[in-house]
Amino acid sequence: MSKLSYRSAGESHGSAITVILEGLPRGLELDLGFIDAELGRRQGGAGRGGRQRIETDRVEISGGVRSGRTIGSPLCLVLRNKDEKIEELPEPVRPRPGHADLAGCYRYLDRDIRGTLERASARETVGRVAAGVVCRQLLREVGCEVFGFVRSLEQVELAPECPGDVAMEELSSLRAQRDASRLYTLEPEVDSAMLAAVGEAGRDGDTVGGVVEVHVLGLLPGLGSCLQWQERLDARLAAAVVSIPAFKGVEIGLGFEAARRRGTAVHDEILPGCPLERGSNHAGGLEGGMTNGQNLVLRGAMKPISTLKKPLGSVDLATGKADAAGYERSDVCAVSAASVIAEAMVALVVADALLARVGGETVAEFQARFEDIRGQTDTIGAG
Ligand code: EPS
Repeated sequence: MSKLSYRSAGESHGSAITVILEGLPRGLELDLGFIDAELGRRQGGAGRGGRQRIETDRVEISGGVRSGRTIGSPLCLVLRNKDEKIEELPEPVRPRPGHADLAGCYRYLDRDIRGTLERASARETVGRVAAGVVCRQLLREVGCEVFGFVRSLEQVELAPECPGDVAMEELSSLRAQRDASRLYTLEPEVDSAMLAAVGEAGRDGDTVGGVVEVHVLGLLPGLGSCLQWQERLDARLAAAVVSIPAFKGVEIGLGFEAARRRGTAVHDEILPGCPLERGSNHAGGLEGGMTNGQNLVLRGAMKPISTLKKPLGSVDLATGKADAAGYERSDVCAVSAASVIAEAMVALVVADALLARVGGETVAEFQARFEDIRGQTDTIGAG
Protein backbone atom coordinates (compact mmCIF):
# COMPACT_ATOMS: atom_id res chain seq x y z
CA MET A 1 0.00 0.00 0.00
CA SER A 2 1.16 3.48 -0.78
CA LYS A 3 2.74 5.55 1.97
CA LEU A 4 3.84 8.54 -0.08
CA SER A 5 1.43 10.67 -2.07
CA TYR A 6 2.34 13.15 -4.80
CA ARG A 7 -0.13 15.69 -6.22
CA SER A 8 0.64 18.75 -8.27
CA ALA A 9 -1.24 21.72 -9.67
CA GLY A 10 -0.35 24.49 -12.08
CA GLU A 11 -0.24 25.35 -15.76
CA SER A 12 2.74 25.81 -18.08
CA HIS A 13 2.15 29.58 -18.33
CA GLY A 14 0.35 30.04 -15.01
CA SER A 15 2.04 31.48 -11.94
CA ALA A 16 3.64 28.28 -10.61
CA ILE A 17 3.69 24.50 -10.41
CA THR A 18 2.93 23.48 -6.83
CA VAL A 19 3.52 20.02 -5.37
CA ILE A 20 2.26 18.42 -2.20
CA LEU A 21 4.33 15.43 -1.16
CA GLU A 22 2.87 13.69 1.85
CA GLY A 23 4.11 10.72 3.88
CA LEU A 24 7.77 11.59 4.46
CA PRO A 25 9.20 10.82 7.89
CA ARG A 26 10.19 13.60 10.29
CA GLY A 27 13.82 14.71 10.38
CA LEU A 28 14.90 14.51 6.73
CA GLU A 29 17.43 17.25 6.10
CA LEU A 30 16.64 18.85 2.75
CA ASP A 31 19.41 19.99 0.45
CA LEU A 32 17.80 22.70 -1.66
CA GLY A 33 21.00 23.11 -3.66
CA PHE A 34 20.68 19.48 -4.79
CA ILE A 35 17.06 20.08 -5.86
CA ASP A 36 18.00 23.23 -7.79
CA ALA A 37 20.94 21.47 -9.45
CA GLU A 38 18.63 18.73 -10.72
CA LEU A 39 16.08 21.34 -11.83
CA GLY A 40 18.94 22.89 -13.78
CA ARG A 41 19.79 19.53 -15.38
CA ARG A 42 16.14 19.16 -16.37
CA GLN A 43 16.46 22.42 -18.28
CA GLY A 44 19.57 21.24 -20.12
CA GLY A 45 20.54 18.95 -22.97
CA ALA A 46 20.68 19.79 -26.66
CA GLY A 47 17.61 20.88 -28.61
CA ARG A 48 15.74 22.52 -25.74
CA GLY A 49 13.31 25.30 -26.64
CA GLY A 50 13.40 29.04 -25.96
CA ARG A 51 11.45 28.63 -22.72
CA GLN A 52 14.54 27.34 -20.96
CA ARG A 53 16.31 30.64 -21.67
CA ILE A 54 13.51 32.44 -19.84
CA GLU A 55 13.27 30.21 -16.77
CA THR A 56 15.84 29.51 -14.05
CA ASP A 57 13.97 26.91 -12.04
CA ARG A 58 14.40 27.11 -8.28
CA VAL A 59 12.43 25.39 -5.55
CA GLU A 60 10.63 27.24 -2.75
CA ILE A 61 9.27 25.38 0.23
CA SER A 62 6.07 26.66 1.78
CA GLY A 63 5.16 23.85 4.16
CA GLY A 64 6.40 20.74 5.92
CA VAL A 65 9.84 21.97 6.98
CA ARG A 66 11.34 23.58 10.07
CA SER A 67 15.03 24.43 10.48
CA GLY A 68 15.82 22.74 7.19
CA ARG A 69 14.28 19.39 8.12
CA THR A 70 10.95 17.75 7.36
CA ILE A 71 8.55 17.64 10.30
CA GLY A 72 6.28 14.90 8.99
CA SER A 73 3.52 17.19 7.73
CA PRO A 74 2.76 17.56 3.98
CA LEU A 75 5.74 19.02 2.14
CA CYS A 76 4.74 21.84 -0.21
CA LEU A 77 7.12 22.66 -3.07
CA VAL A 78 6.56 25.72 -5.25
CA LEU A 79 8.21 26.18 -8.64
CA ARG A 80 7.42 29.63 -10.03
CA ASN A 81 7.04 30.35 -13.75
CA LYS A 82 8.70 33.49 -15.03
CA ASP A 83 6.83 33.13 -18.32
CA GLU A 84 3.41 33.68 -16.75
CA LYS A 85 1.12 34.75 -19.58
CA ILE A 86 -1.73 32.26 -19.65
CA GLU A 87 -4.36 35.00 -19.97
CA GLU A 88 -2.68 36.61 -22.98
CA LEU A 89 -1.91 33.52 -25.07
CA PRO A 90 -3.82 32.87 -28.32
CA GLU A 91 -6.48 30.17 -28.71
CA PRO A 92 -5.01 27.40 -30.90
CA VAL A 93 -7.49 25.96 -33.44
CA ARG A 94 -5.40 23.40 -35.35
CA PRO A 95 -4.65 20.44 -33.02
CA ARG A 96 -1.14 18.96 -33.19
CA PRO A 97 -1.04 15.25 -34.07
CA GLY A 98 0.55 13.43 -31.12
CA HIS A 99 -0.24 16.12 -28.53
CA ALA A 100 -3.14 16.17 -26.06
CA ASP A 101 -4.87 18.94 -28.09
CA LEU A 102 -7.52 16.85 -29.88
CA ALA A 103 -8.00 14.21 -27.15
CA GLY A 104 -8.72 17.08 -24.73
CA CYS A 105 -11.47 18.41 -27.05
CA TYR A 106 -13.05 14.95 -26.96
CA ARG A 107 -12.75 14.77 -23.21
CA TYR A 108 -14.27 18.18 -22.44
CA LEU A 109 -16.58 18.22 -25.49
CA ASP A 110 -15.32 21.66 -26.52
CA ARG A 111 -12.61 23.24 -28.69
CA ASP A 112 -10.61 24.82 -25.86
CA ILE A 113 -7.20 23.47 -26.89
CA ARG A 114 -5.36 25.96 -24.65
CA GLY A 115 -7.37 24.69 -21.68
CA THR A 116 -5.86 21.25 -22.21
CA LEU A 117 -2.36 21.95 -23.45
CA GLU A 118 -1.43 24.21 -20.55
CA ARG A 119 -1.53 21.26 -18.19
CA ALA A 120 -0.44 18.60 -20.70
CA SER A 121 2.80 20.57 -21.25
CA ALA A 122 5.94 18.93 -19.89
CA ARG A 123 6.49 22.08 -17.83
CA GLU A 124 4.62 20.17 -15.09
CA THR A 125 7.64 17.88 -14.74
CA VAL A 126 9.53 20.54 -12.74
CA GLY A 127 7.37 19.39 -9.83
CA ARG A 128 8.22 15.73 -10.39
CA VAL A 129 11.94 16.47 -10.45
CA ALA A 130 11.83 18.56 -7.26
CA ALA A 131 9.85 15.87 -5.41
CA GLY A 132 12.01 13.11 -6.90
CA VAL A 133 15.16 14.74 -5.50
CA VAL A 134 13.54 14.90 -2.05
CA CYS A 135 12.93 11.15 -2.39
CA ARG A 136 16.52 10.61 -3.48
CA GLN A 137 17.63 12.35 -0.30
CA LEU A 138 15.51 9.94 1.73
CA LEU A 139 16.95 6.98 -0.22
CA ARG A 140 20.48 8.21 0.51
CA GLU A 141 19.76 7.96 4.23
CA VAL A 142 19.82 4.18 3.72
CA GLY A 143 22.57 4.05 1.09
CA CYS A 144 20.37 3.80 -1.99
CA GLU A 145 21.29 5.69 -5.20
CA VAL A 146 19.41 6.43 -8.43
CA PHE A 147 21.30 7.03 -11.67
CA GLY A 148 19.76 7.98 -15.02
CA PHE A 149 21.28 8.69 -18.42
CA VAL A 150 20.44 8.77 -22.12
CA ARG A 151 20.88 5.39 -23.82
CA SER A 152 19.87 6.37 -27.34
CA LEU A 153 18.68 9.27 -29.41
CA GLU A 154 16.98 8.61 -32.75
CA GLN A 155 19.33 5.99 -34.35
CA VAL A 156 22.42 6.74 -32.21
CA GLU A 157 22.91 4.47 -29.21
CA LEU A 158 25.35 3.43 -26.52
CA ALA A 159 26.91 -0.04 -26.85
CA PRO A 160 24.62 -2.57 -25.10
CA GLU A 161 27.32 -3.46 -22.56
CA CYS A 162 27.69 0.19 -21.49
CA PRO A 163 27.52 0.73 -18.52
CA GLY A 164 26.81 -2.94 -17.55
CA ASP A 165 26.10 -3.87 -13.96
CA VAL A 166 26.97 -0.63 -12.13
CA ALA A 167 28.82 -0.97 -8.81
CA MET A 168 28.41 1.66 -6.08
CA GLU A 169 32.15 2.55 -6.35
CA GLU A 170 31.75 3.37 -10.07
CA LEU A 171 28.84 5.71 -9.59
CA SER A 172 30.71 8.97 -9.09
CA SER A 173 32.87 8.46 -12.19
CA LEU A 174 29.81 7.48 -14.25
CA ARG A 175 28.01 10.60 -13.04
CA ALA A 176 31.04 12.70 -13.99
CA GLN A 177 31.04 11.12 -17.48
CA ARG A 178 27.33 11.80 -17.87
CA ASP A 179 27.62 15.36 -16.59
CA ALA A 180 30.46 16.07 -19.02
CA SER A 181 28.18 15.03 -21.87
CA ARG A 182 25.91 17.58 -23.51
CA LEU A 183 23.21 14.94 -24.02
CA TYR A 184 23.67 13.16 -20.62
CA THR A 185 25.00 10.01 -22.24
CA LEU A 186 28.11 8.00 -21.31
CA GLU A 187 30.49 8.04 -24.29
CA PRO A 188 31.99 11.15 -25.95
CA GLU A 189 31.67 9.72 -29.52
CA VAL A 190 28.01 8.87 -28.92
CA ASP A 191 27.50 12.36 -27.49
CA SER A 192 28.81 14.09 -30.60
CA ALA A 193 26.78 11.82 -32.92
CA MET A 194 23.65 12.61 -30.87
CA LEU A 195 24.41 16.31 -31.00
CA ALA A 196 24.67 16.09 -34.80
CA ALA A 197 21.31 14.25 -34.98
CA VAL A 198 19.61 16.96 -32.90
CA GLY A 199 21.16 19.71 -35.05
CA GLU A 200 20.02 18.05 -38.26
CA ALA A 201 16.46 17.52 -37.01
CA GLY A 202 16.30 21.16 -35.89
CA ARG A 203 17.44 22.40 -39.31
CA ASP A 204 14.73 20.24 -40.88
CA GLY A 205 12.03 21.73 -38.61
CA ASP A 206 11.65 18.28 -37.09
CA THR A 207 12.04 16.63 -33.66
CA VAL A 208 13.76 13.52 -32.26
CA GLY A 209 13.10 11.09 -29.40
CA GLY A 210 15.18 8.46 -27.68
CA VAL A 211 15.59 5.99 -24.84
CA VAL A 212 16.55 6.83 -21.26
CA GLU A 213 17.80 4.33 -18.69
CA VAL A 214 17.67 4.37 -14.90
CA HIS A 215 19.58 2.16 -12.45
CA VAL A 216 18.89 1.97 -8.71
CA LEU A 217 21.71 0.69 -6.47
CA GLY A 218 21.69 -0.45 -2.87
CA LEU A 219 18.01 -1.38 -2.79
CA LEU A 220 16.52 -3.48 -0.06
CA PRO A 221 15.38 -6.87 -1.44
CA GLY A 222 11.71 -7.75 -1.06
CA LEU A 223 10.21 -4.33 -1.85
CA GLY A 224 6.89 -4.42 -3.64
CA SER A 225 4.41 -7.26 -3.59
CA CYS A 226 3.11 -10.21 -5.57
CA LEU A 227 -0.29 -10.11 -3.83
CA GLN A 228 -2.17 -7.62 -6.01
CA TRP A 229 -1.43 -6.39 -9.52
CA GLN A 230 -1.54 -2.77 -8.37
CA GLU A 231 1.18 -3.46 -5.80
CA ARG A 232 3.68 -5.15 -8.09
CA LEU A 233 6.70 -2.88 -8.12
CA ASP A 234 7.43 -3.54 -11.80
CA ALA A 235 3.89 -2.46 -12.70
CA ARG A 236 4.15 0.67 -10.56
CA LEU A 237 7.54 1.61 -12.01
CA ALA A 238 6.31 1.03 -15.56
CA ALA A 239 3.26 3.24 -14.93
CA ALA A 240 5.40 5.98 -13.39
CA VAL A 241 7.88 6.01 -16.27
CA VAL A 242 5.30 5.80 -19.06
CA SER A 243 3.44 8.71 -17.42
CA ILE A 244 6.27 11.06 -18.41
CA PRO A 245 4.98 13.24 -21.29
CA ALA A 246 5.78 11.71 -24.72
CA PHE A 247 6.80 8.30 -23.29
CA LYS A 248 5.47 5.33 -25.23
CA GLY A 249 7.27 2.30 -23.84
CA VAL A 250 9.05 0.83 -20.83
CA GLU A 251 11.39 -2.15 -20.50
CA ILE A 252 12.70 -3.78 -17.33
CA GLY A 253 16.04 -5.63 -17.45
CA LEU A 254 16.26 -7.56 -20.72
CA GLY A 255 12.82 -6.21 -21.57
CA PHE A 256 11.39 -7.25 -24.94
CA GLU A 257 14.60 -9.18 -25.70
CA ALA A 258 13.56 -11.75 -23.06
CA ALA A 259 10.63 -12.75 -25.28
CA ARG A 260 13.07 -13.73 -28.05
CA ARG A 261 15.19 -16.05 -25.85
CA ARG A 262 14.70 -19.39 -24.11
CA GLY A 263 14.27 -19.56 -20.36
CA THR A 264 17.79 -20.85 -19.73
CA ALA A 265 19.17 -17.76 -21.47
CA VAL A 266 16.93 -15.39 -19.54
CA HIS A 267 16.80 -16.25 -15.84
CA ASP A 268 19.55 -15.28 -13.42
CA GLU A 269 21.14 -18.21 -11.55
CA ILE A 270 21.21 -18.06 -7.74
CA LEU A 271 24.69 -18.46 -6.23
CA PRO A 272 25.67 -19.15 -2.61
CA GLY A 273 26.66 -16.29 -0.32
CA CYS A 274 25.54 -13.94 2.43
CA PRO A 275 23.85 -12.11 0.82
CA LEU A 276 23.04 -14.58 -1.96
CA GLU A 277 24.48 -13.69 -5.35
CA ARG A 278 23.15 -13.96 -8.89
CA GLY A 279 24.89 -15.04 -12.10
CA SER A 280 23.48 -12.14 -14.13
CA ASN A 281 20.83 -9.43 -13.90
CA HIS A 282 18.52 -10.01 -16.84
CA ALA A 283 15.51 -9.51 -14.56
CA GLY A 284 16.50 -5.88 -13.96
CA GLY A 285 16.33 -6.42 -10.20
CA LEU A 286 12.66 -7.45 -10.11
CA GLU A 287 11.12 -10.89 -9.74
CA GLY A 288 7.48 -11.55 -8.84
CA GLY A 289 6.79 -7.83 -8.57
CA MET A 290 9.45 -7.47 -5.85
CA THR A 291 13.05 -6.33 -5.71
CA ASN A 292 15.53 -9.22 -5.59
CA GLY A 293 18.64 -7.47 -4.27
CA GLN A 294 20.13 -6.78 -7.70
CA ASN A 295 20.26 -3.31 -9.23
CA LEU A 296 17.01 -2.13 -10.64
CA VAL A 297 17.44 -1.44 -14.38
CA LEU A 298 14.74 0.06 -16.54
CA ARG A 299 14.41 1.98 -19.76
CA GLY A 300 11.76 4.29 -21.15
CA ALA A 301 11.17 5.21 -24.79
CA MET A 302 10.29 8.80 -25.61
CA LYS A 303 8.70 9.65 -28.94
CA PRO A 304 9.78 12.79 -30.79
CA ILE A 305 8.01 15.90 -29.44
CA SER A 306 4.78 16.52 -31.31
CA THR A 307 5.04 20.29 -31.79
CA LEU A 308 6.59 20.51 -35.26
CA LYS A 309 7.98 23.54 -37.08
CA LYS A 310 7.41 21.56 -40.26
CA PRO A 311 3.82 20.68 -39.34
CA LEU A 312 1.85 17.57 -40.24
CA GLY A 313 -1.67 17.80 -41.60
CA SER A 314 -4.51 18.67 -39.24
CA VAL A 315 -7.92 20.30 -39.33
CA ASP A 316 -8.90 23.85 -38.41
CA LEU A 317 -11.58 23.19 -35.81
CA ALA A 318 -13.10 26.65 -36.43
CA THR A 319 -13.80 25.92 -40.12
CA GLY A 320 -13.64 22.12 -40.39
CA LYS A 321 -11.17 22.50 -43.28
CA ALA A 322 -7.84 20.67 -43.71
CA ASP A 323 -4.88 22.79 -42.62
CA ALA A 324 -1.37 22.41 -41.21
CA ALA A 325 -1.15 21.71 -37.46
CA GLY A 326 -0.46 24.69 -35.22
CA TYR A 327 3.07 25.49 -34.06
CA GLU A 328 4.17 27.23 -30.91
CA ARG A 329 7.63 27.45 -29.36
CA SER A 330 8.83 24.00 -28.39
CA ASP A 331 11.84 21.69 -28.19
CA VAL A 332 13.60 19.79 -30.98
CA CYS A 333 14.67 17.23 -28.37
CA ALA A 334 13.98 16.78 -24.66
CA VAL A 335 15.45 13.29 -24.17
CA SER A 336 18.17 14.54 -21.80
CA ALA A 337 15.56 16.30 -19.66
CA ALA A 338 13.51 13.11 -19.75
CA SER A 339 16.40 11.16 -18.22
CA VAL A 340 16.31 13.50 -15.21
CA ILE A 341 12.53 13.16 -14.97
CA ALA A 342 12.76 9.35 -15.23
CA GLU A 343 15.24 9.33 -12.33
CA ALA A 344 12.73 11.36 -10.34
CA MET A 345 9.79 9.08 -11.16
CA VAL A 346 11.76 5.98 -10.23
CA ALA A 347 12.89 7.65 -6.97
CA LEU A 348 9.27 8.51 -6.09
CA VAL A 349 8.08 4.93 -6.58
CA VAL A 350 11.06 3.30 -4.89
CA ALA A 351 10.91 5.67 -1.89
CA ASP A 352 7.22 4.90 -1.52
CA ALA A 353 7.83 1.13 -1.66
CA LEU A 354 10.65 1.46 0.86
CA LEU A 355 8.57 3.52 3.28
CA ALA A 356 5.68 1.07 2.91
CA ARG A 357 7.97 -1.89 3.70
CA VAL A 358 10.20 -0.36 6.36
CA GLY A 359 8.03 2.34 7.95
CA GLY A 360 9.12 4.69 10.70
CA GLU A 361 7.81 8.10 11.72
CA THR A 362 11.29 9.61 11.89
CA VAL A 363 14.35 9.18 9.71
CA ALA A 364 16.20 7.58 12.63
CA GLU A 365 13.44 5.02 13.09
CA PHE A 366 13.34 4.39 9.34
CA GLN A 367 17.11 3.79 9.28
CA ALA A 368 17.06 1.45 12.29
CA ARG A 369 14.26 -0.65 10.83
CA PHE A 370 16.00 -0.72 7.46
CA GLU A 371 19.20 -2.07 9.05
CA ASP A 372 17.24 -4.72 10.91
CA ILE A 373 15.48 -5.95 7.76
CA ARG A 374 18.70 -5.77 5.73
CA GLY A 375 20.47 -7.93 8.34
CA GLN A 376 17.76 -10.54 7.92
CA THR A 377 17.69 -10.49 4.10
CA ASP A 378 21.49 -10.87 4.06
CA THR A 379 21.32 -14.17 5.94
CA ILE A 380 18.50 -15.83 3.95
CA GLY A 381 21.14 -17.95 2.18
CA ALA A 382 23.12 -18.84 5.32
CA GLY A 383 21.60 -22.35 5.63
C1 EPS B 1 8.65 22.87 -21.04
C2 EPS B 1 8.13 24.10 -21.20
C3 EPS B 1 7.28 24.41 -22.37
C4 EPS B 1 7.72 23.60 -23.59
C5 EPS B 1 7.85 22.11 -23.32
C6 EPS B 1 8.43 21.79 -22.00
O1 EPS B 1 7.41 25.77 -22.52
P1 EPS B 1 6.72 26.66 -23.66
O2 EPS B 1 5.45 25.97 -24.07
O3 EPS B 1 6.48 27.97 -22.98
O4 EPS B 1 7.74 26.76 -24.75
O5 EPS B 1 8.96 24.05 -24.03
O6 EPS B 1 6.60 21.55 -23.39
C7 EPS B 1 6.39 20.56 -24.31
C8 EPS B 1 7.32 19.83 -24.82
C9 EPS B 1 5.02 20.35 -24.67
O7 EPS B 1 4.79 19.47 -25.50
O8 EPS B 1 4.18 21.07 -24.20
C10 EPS B 1 9.50 22.54 -19.88
O9 EPS B 1 9.76 23.42 -19.03
O10 EPS B 1 9.94 21.38 -19.82
